[in-house]
Amino acid sequence: MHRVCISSTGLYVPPFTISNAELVAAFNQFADLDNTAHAAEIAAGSRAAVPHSSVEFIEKASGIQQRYVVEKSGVLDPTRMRPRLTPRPDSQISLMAEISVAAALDALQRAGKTAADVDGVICASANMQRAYPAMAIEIQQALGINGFGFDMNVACSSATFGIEMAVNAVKCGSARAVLVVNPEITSPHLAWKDRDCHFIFGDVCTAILVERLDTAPAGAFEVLGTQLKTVFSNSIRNNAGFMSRSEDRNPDDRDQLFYQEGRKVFKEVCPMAAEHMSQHLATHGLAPHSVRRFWLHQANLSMNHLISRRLLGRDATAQEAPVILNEFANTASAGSIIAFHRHHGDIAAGEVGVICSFGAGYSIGSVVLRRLI
Ligand code: CO8
Repeated sequence: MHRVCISSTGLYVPPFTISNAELVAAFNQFADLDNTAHAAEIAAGSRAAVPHSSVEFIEKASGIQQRYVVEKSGVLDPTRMRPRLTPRPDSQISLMAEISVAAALDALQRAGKTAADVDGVICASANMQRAYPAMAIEIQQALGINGFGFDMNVACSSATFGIEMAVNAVKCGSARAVLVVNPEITSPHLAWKDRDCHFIFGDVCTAILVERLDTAPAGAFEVLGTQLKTVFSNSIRNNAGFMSRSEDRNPDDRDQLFYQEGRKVFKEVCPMAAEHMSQHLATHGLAPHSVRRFWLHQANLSMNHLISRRLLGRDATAQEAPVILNEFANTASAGSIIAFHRHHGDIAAGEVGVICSFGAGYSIGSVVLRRLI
């Protein structure tokens, strides 16, 4: 068995931002248009009017101030309310693969490695652009990696679950190094016409280079352990899939996009995540207060505050549990990895940190790391 580490991470940030003010202005225009078009049904009481959204609600309820997206004009067009993506021919690299390659090259460059040092690619993401061929194989080919690639989806926990798969492959010797990429293009499967969730998500891609300790660069993070947990829940769903067409479903049907019971998720997931991390740390003889940093999933600021309080018995400082969701919104599985990517430089040799994801499934994944010299 080999000792394993995270050598580096990479980040691709999409070119467009949507502020809460822009988002709410477009949503409220859509609401007015829709309500005018259905004025008679609304007056007759057979249809509910679409209520306005508000910047104040979004910032208070979530802590989100803006999000990045791969395409902006379609989202902000009140007659469209979804990104305007251009289909690409099969001869051209797909969008998910393109942003994955950008994040992966960033990670490789930071570790001083090349494709020749890597044996596998895991594309771990909340949604795949297509059924097959696997996105990971296209990414592998574009990077020039000789080995294997496969896709996996555990919603917001895809990255941490992917890290465990990569760690096991490297530990057992089936790969020298594995790239885990998390292309989260959430904007096409977000219900931009639903004020309860239109503000939640953003697009991004992260990459994680998992490799043997004996080949890793200085300052890498040894993986002391990974722990995964799933418990089935209907509280976060998206029913779109290959059977939708045969069910004669309309792609605009509400259940063909992301939907959730946000309050229920909040109440059920926070205690599970805190308990999960405490137990995982205990298996390594560690207590939460001895951890220098928690790189938590970035869904909602109050959620992270509550989890930190349950873990530490007090509020965590911004250094202990850094926040990136104000800038990126919820980027599904990439959130905890962006937090790690942006906030690990000051961790000293010997100090311990935890990456933890939680989300649909329900799914929770934690990775306990110790920085090396
Ligand atoms: N503007 C103004 N008012 C609003 C708005 C709005 N935009 N939205 C809702 N309101 C109103 C509601 O209608 C409600 O009014 P009333 O009291 O009259 O009924 C009131 O505000 C309060 O609404 P909520 O109770 O819903 O508000 P909360 O305080 O609970 O906040 C949140 C809502 C932010 C959604 C919160 O519940 C939350 O963050 N929960 C946790 C959610 C979470 O973490 N989910 C994980 C999902 S991510 C995941 O697992 C990956 C999925 C794959 C990616 C999908 C990509 C698209």
